[in-house]
Amino acid sequence: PQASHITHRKDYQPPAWLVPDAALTFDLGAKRTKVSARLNVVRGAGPRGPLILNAEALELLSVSVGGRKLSADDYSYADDRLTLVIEGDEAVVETEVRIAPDRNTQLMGLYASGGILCTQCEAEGFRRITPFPDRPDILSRYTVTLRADRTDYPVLLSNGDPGELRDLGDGRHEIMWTDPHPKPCYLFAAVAGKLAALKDSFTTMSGRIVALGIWVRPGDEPRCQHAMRALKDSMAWDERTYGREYDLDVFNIVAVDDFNFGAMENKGLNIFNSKYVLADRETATDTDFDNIAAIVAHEYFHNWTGNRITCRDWFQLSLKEGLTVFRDQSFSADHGSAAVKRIQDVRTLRIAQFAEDAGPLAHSIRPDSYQEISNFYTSTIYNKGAEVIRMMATLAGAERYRAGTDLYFERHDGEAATCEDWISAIEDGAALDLSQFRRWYTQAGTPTVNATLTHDADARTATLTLSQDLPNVPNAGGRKPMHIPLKTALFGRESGARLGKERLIELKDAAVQIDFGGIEETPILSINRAFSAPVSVKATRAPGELAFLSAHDDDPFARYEAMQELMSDWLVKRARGEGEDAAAIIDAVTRTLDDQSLDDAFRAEAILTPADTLIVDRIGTDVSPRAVVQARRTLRKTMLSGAGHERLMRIIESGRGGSFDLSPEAKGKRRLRAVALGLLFADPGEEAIAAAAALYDKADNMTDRMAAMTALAGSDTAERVRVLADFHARFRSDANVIDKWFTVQAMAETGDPLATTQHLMAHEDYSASNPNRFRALIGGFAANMPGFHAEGGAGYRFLADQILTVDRINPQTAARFVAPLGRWRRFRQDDAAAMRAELQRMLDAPGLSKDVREMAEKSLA
Ligand code: B3K
Ligand code: ZN
Repeated sequence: PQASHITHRKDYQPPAWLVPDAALTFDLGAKRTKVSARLNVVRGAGPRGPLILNAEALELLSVSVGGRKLSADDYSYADDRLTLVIEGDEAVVETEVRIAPDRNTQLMGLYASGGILCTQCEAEGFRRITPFPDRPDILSRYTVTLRADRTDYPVLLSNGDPGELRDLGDGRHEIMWTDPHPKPCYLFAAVAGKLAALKDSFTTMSGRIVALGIWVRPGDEPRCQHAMRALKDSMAWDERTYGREYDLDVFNIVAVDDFNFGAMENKGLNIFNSKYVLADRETATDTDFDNIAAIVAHEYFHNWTGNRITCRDWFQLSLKEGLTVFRDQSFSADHGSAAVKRIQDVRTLRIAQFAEDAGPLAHSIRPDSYQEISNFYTSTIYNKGAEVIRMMATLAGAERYRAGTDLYFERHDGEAATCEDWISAIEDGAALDLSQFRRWYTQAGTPTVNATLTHDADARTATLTLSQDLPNVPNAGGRKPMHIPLKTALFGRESGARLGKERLIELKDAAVQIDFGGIEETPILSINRAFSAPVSVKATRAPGELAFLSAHDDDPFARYEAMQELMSDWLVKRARGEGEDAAAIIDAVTRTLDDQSLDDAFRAEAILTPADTLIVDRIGTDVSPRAVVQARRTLRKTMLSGAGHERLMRIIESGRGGSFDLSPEAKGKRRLRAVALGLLFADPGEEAIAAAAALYDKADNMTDRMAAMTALAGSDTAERVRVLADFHARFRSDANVIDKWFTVQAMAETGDPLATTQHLMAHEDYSASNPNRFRALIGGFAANMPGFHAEGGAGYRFLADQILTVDRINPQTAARFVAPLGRWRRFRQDDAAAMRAELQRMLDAPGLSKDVREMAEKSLA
């Protein structure tokens, strides 16, 4: 196998050539598209040298410089690079290439999705459209002419503002789009197809009227209302919260069915996975509705954090992604239950990012090197990146944080910036000293904070001893003490009240002691409230203290956390074969369920058992995955018998049949109903099965219907078969809903999950080439703990086979599924050996992509 090329951050050089203007003409067709480019190039600040244009999977038709056509001896075209020697300091370079969109199965560059032609360029897809210096620090003004058949491609969209649609007389038409804002080529987009739009408009704070369009398959326009609402809310929110106004006269969103991830923030023309646009109550769950709003907001917010200010190089990716995730999280918190949003975000962080940060693929939020940049769109860059921004906002306080972001926009608008630019702007604008804080950008691994609280009753003082440890992970980038903001409070055991105000402790040293005065009663420690820092806290707490906090803490996150701790401790002990009494958990669960002062969504989150993967990580080494599953099942049965069927049945029945809305209260009711039903199915009797079947049959919304189907799918009943068949028949024409049908079955723990999944692969609706469908079925199976980790390694073998199959079609998507096998170090020897063997088998497979190779190699190292 060829040696892999590694790109290093320290090797950054400014570009040798810039491209101030780019004029592109597309003669579009699914089989064949001709792309003509006219680039004005001028020498940049980098080392003097030839003009190197990236060019991948292109059929080169012609090259000319200064109007003179070059012969093949005048340039070199090898290894995906077109190299031109240019005399002087500027030139006009013209190229013509041919591409075949309908054969582009990687979904990078220009490709076909169900009759629509669309593009995806981030990170390095533009080079698959036209020869270009494909790097984010080259900003160009684009004019784009699209020509295509009028019948097949009535709608032609690109970035910026449109000119007039002109009929060409020969059955084709053309339009020119002009984008006045210089942009990196990864933000280029074009779309052609039979599309219809839900239209609306937004008037910005300075009075600009923006025409909004969400483009979908004709007939689907009514299902875009929720996305449109979210778009307008996002535009208003960014004006209010960050002072950021939209800067073009049009903003379009297009939905396509074949897409490698969620959505893409192309300037003025966002392209979305249809899963994150289309919704109505019959087909979308509350989670779908929430995800749609969050992703619409995320892509819109990129217009300032990503597009107006972009990244100098891909090592700075978290500059736009971490910041934009923090912004979308704040948006969602402001438009719903902030406490529940925080709980959900932390759960995602812990399941995906903490695991990544503890394993072979650990990297800092600003990595030092990569092989394939597509592999670096990670939970660390996105979610830990967002936590790092959140800590800065916490340290600064709202007002000073805003002064910092104002300064950032003022200083760097129109530039390709670095993480360092952002940090200095916040430092200067918010008046913070972030010198030690910068380590969050260079050091990988989740820090552990150890906390012990002692009380001297006579002196009426409490002393909190804190220390921090940095884990020894690959690419740790140093293990020096971090600057960690910890929101902390003490509660009185007798009074149940908070003792004084919450304090923001800034832990900077390896170890420190902090005194609290005037503490008369026994204090109980509440620390890392609101999850103020992305760390693991190990607090020594006496038995009963967690139960106390789960009942009395006034920070909803901390209260949730206390319940999770109680359950995790129990599950870890149980999985290790140590007996443990669950009375404290049962007590906390029933108290939470009965506490009418808590809202429903919070109660639902609080009684959810921690994910299996979190328990695996807690145990750390030599884990038996089957024992973890067994422990979880036992705990849930115990919780069920402790809470009692009746209590849960009451929750399931309550508030059903009212009118449907998406208020936090209504969503909370449905969420609690689903969680209660899930718990009832820890040990389902006749009554539970009848309740689920009734919920399914009478559902007037997808949230209830899915809750019922999920519960039944995990049971060995006739209702399971009936409901699954009914669901398929009901929704067979809606791909996004059929994905749910695949996932529910692949994740169900009844019977033999591998056999179920293999059986579904033979279903006529299965296709490995559609990323959503592949993720739905194969991703569902990989998350099925007893299925994936079945004794003997058949689940591992199956996943490796599927990765190899998809790798030939779509390497970027294939590479995303290597991580579950990369977790082998956690497991006991037989399992670990079987997982390693599969990673090795992939590496030995002929023609493996560099995407999967990098992931598999690093996973074995
Ligand atoms: N910026 C894109 C992600 C591109 C992923 C490329 N492999 C979507 C987003 O984060 O908003
Ligand atoms: Zn993003």
